[in-house]
Amino acid sequence: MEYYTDADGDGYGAGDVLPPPAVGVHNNLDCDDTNPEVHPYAVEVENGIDDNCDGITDELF
Ligand SMILES: [Ca+2]
Ligand SMILES: [Ca+2]
Ligand SMILES: [Ca+2]
Repeated sequence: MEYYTDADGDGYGAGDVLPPPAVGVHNNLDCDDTNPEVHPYAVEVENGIDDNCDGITDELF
């Protein structure tokens, strides 16, 4: 299993694979690893950002 950095601590990683013995999370699904409110299972809200990482901003509004 490879590890990725989870800088914002939301459980979703981003960026490059970490070299051992570094540990992180087992996915790189986060499209904004500086914002714990943004990850693939976040609820899209009308705020001008892509909260749920589907590539579309505010698609429900
Ligand atoms: Ca995030
Ligand atoms: Ca979205
Ligand atoms: Ca949004």
